[in-house]
Amino acid sequence: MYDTVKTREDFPILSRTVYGRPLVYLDNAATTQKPRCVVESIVNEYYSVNANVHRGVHFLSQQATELHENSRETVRRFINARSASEIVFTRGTTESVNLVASSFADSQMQAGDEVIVSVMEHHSNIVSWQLQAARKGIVLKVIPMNDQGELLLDEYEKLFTPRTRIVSVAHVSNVLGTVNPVAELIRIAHAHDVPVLIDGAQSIPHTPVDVQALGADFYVFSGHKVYGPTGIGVLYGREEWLDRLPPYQGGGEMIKNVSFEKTTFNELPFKFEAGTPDYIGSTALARALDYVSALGMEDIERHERGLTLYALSRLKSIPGMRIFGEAEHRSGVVSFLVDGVHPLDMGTLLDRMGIAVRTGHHCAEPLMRRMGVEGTVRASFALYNTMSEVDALAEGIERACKMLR
Ligand code: 7TS
Repeated sequence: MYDTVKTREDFPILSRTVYGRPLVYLDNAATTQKPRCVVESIVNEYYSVNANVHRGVHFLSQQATELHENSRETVRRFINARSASEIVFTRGTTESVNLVASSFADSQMQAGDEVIVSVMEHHSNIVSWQLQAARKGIVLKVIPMNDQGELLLDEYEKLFTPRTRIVSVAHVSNVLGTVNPVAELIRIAHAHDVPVLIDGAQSIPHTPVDVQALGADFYVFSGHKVYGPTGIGVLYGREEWLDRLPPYQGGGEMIKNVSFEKTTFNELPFKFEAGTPDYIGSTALARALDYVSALGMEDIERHERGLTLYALSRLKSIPGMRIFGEAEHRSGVVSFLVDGVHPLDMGTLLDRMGIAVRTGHHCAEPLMRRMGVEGTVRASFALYNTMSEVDALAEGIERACKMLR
């Protein structure tokens, strides 16, 4: 097991103060802090390698290309994809979902065809499909959940019709922390010959993922939530599917030959990577994946489970506390409200104590509606958080309650 205190030294920002108090950073579901190796990778590549990739015969371009393509291999290994050509670099989860929604709807769906999503999706996995619904007349069907925040598998099965073309669900909810039974969801979809996209934005940083073992057809995530830089993300797609989908954007890199009469497209994964890619970001993302791999994803998961269980027990002892998300399988996201306290007031007072949490609807308004609230306060954990930070959170909430009531 890694040493959390020592690990914190890899993240310079964690030793800063806000309002004169030590920073307690508990907004990791929004974005994670970056270890030195990731920041140094960005600086070093700009200082000593920078050149556009895939284009130059010159030394630097070849070196930059090698770094970029090695990073693709690092991602492949991290999620155990079969081939590096199944790894498409994007700007993040949102762009990855939009890419699939657009290319899939264009090529595989007709008016009246259906996509199944769940009630606990982030807006990016709802609105991307709604844009296609408006364009192509496709229909969204929604998997409901129980009050613990678990998807109802019986109801899910009933949503399948001969018009179902794809299922698109989150691996882990960014509000409830629910770990959805994605292997089972995929198995059921495949029994209906329907492919599945898994939104891994909140799973990749917290648990080992093997896309082949899961059977996912598409798996997407963001670099910045897994200790990597902003502006880079991943779309994994099984080759059979990526081959069948048309390009998402046109430009350089994604073509083989261009004439005004006929343009042919590049092979995978370049068909989906129009324009100069974020090669600085891909290298830094690979360093982030190396970093968490060296600590061990199982150990990170175990550490965060300890934090979560402790946080749940501490918070539940606070009078008037209401926790949202009591799934049996859950991850390190704790959403809550305290009776009579507005979430924004709670967030603001915690902030003054140096504790960074998220408040609001967390880009999951349909889920808020299902829970009958406008928003929650959310604390979310990462590999570097400590039990004493959980204590600080619990004590901060108690102090805020006293001040607000
Ligand atoms: N899917 C899920 C499940 C997410 O939690 C998020 C971001 C996204 C998709 C979108 O990721 P992006 O990197 O493309 O923006 N979630 C959050 C959050 O919970 N607070 O801020 C961003």
